[in-house]
Amino acid sequence: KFEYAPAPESGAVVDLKPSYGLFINGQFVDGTGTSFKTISPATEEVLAEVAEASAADVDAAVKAARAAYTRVWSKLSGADRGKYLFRIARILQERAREFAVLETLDNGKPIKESRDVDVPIAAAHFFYHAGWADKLDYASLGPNPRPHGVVGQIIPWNFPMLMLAWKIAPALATGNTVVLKPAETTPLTALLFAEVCQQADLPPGVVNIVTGAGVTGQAIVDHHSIDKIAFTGSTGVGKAIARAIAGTPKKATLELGGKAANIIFDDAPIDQAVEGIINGIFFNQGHVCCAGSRLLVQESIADEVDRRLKRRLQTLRVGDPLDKNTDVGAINSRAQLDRITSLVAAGEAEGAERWDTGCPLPEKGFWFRPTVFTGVSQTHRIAQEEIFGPVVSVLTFRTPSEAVAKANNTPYGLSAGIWTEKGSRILWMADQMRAGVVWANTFNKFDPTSPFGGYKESGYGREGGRHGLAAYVTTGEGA
Ligand code: TXE
Repeated sequence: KFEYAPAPESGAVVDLKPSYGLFINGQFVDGTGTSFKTISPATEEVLAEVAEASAADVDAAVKAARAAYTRVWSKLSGADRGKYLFRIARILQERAREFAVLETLDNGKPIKESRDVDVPIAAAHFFYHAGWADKLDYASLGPNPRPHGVVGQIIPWNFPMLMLAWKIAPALATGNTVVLKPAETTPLTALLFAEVCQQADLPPGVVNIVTGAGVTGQAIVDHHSIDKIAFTGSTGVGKAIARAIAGTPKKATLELGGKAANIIFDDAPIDQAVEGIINGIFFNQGHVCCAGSRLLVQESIADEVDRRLKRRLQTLRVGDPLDKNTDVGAINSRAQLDRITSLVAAGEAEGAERWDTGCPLPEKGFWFRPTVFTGVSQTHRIAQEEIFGPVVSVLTFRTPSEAVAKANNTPYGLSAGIWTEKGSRILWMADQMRAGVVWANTFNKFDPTSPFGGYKESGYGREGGRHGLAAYVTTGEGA
């Protein structure tokens, strides 16, 4: 049962059911609430009807998680927990195509991204944390690390499967049990993951999946028997969660928005930097909390970068996310399209110069052309607020100190990128920047071994690496 041979190509097609229930205590159940439709953002076709978990359903899920924690999961050795995580990782590899297609259908992201990024990194997170499960004493987490107990996890729609893996893998490795809510526009891969839990013979109640919107999330946050909340989403909801748990013993990690600077110096290899700019902001339609949404270019090369960037953008293929050649897929929802459209209108109204590729867009679905704003000043809304779409705001700078000052001048502090040949400059800049992640001569690189998380309004707590494990344990020091 525990073999680690290379994963075979499953060749499976997606088996879409007309309706989905909740996953509580190892079983799919109907739930006592209403239901909602999840649609393909590329075509607006209904994919399935999904249960909307009520507070009573959340209560049933938390009770199942508590019982599983007390009776089974907290009693297993780390090595045994690790075996389950390895088993889940292997099944994710075996069913990788199914996950990739379903993710692309429900989210709208290009299949080459779900196939090459989301699903493999999700599997990697389970492999990585499986390895830690029996070595927690060596992770320098503090004296006598113990799991929190039952963790409520609320995730967004931009990386549904990957965010699920970031949340569930470290929680299980450290001995916690989980009630997870996927976003209301992208519930399907979480429900497929529930099948994986059954397939892996995971003890019932260790993972529970409740679908629904913010009201369901609120019921998780408010539940008295939840020990910790792990949230990824908007800064507004993150703050509401922090307020809701204030005065309770609940712990929280919050991974919120961002407005990252991608900084290009005049000594950077320019072709490589242009690819890095594109990967930084047009990957996943810009629905990325750490997206390089502010491009800071050294003044002496600003015209050349502008020319090359726009030329390269015109080669991007925007359209059917299931086509393997597509570079930019659909915007995840009409609500998100409206948010992007209104911030872009604000950019024009404030006097920045808007340019887009002018490419044709499909008639149905939610689409937005790759867009560049030049002449942006630091006070413009498009330089301060998260657009969360395929839109980059270009600013210029003259000196490294000016670049640092501009990079730090937003309410956020999640990530940043630096493109330069000078190693000493990279070290100095990384030290000066208030960003949880600083990439050098690359962007949007994710790895389970690296902690990820922010400063300021980007939230607190880290996910990934040893620091990510620490967020799921309490220690003799009372951490
Ligand atoms: O986020 P929400 P939305 C940013 C991005 C985007 C904006 C709005 O700028 O344009 O947020 O996106 C659940 N209690 N990010 O409205 O509402 C919700 O059901 C508990 C950045 O989609 O924060 C979903 O599961 N939960 C971000 C999750 O929170 C609640 C990723 C995220 O949805 C809740 C997504 C409540 N009161 C958006 N209300 C990132 N950091 O990557 C909603 N939810």
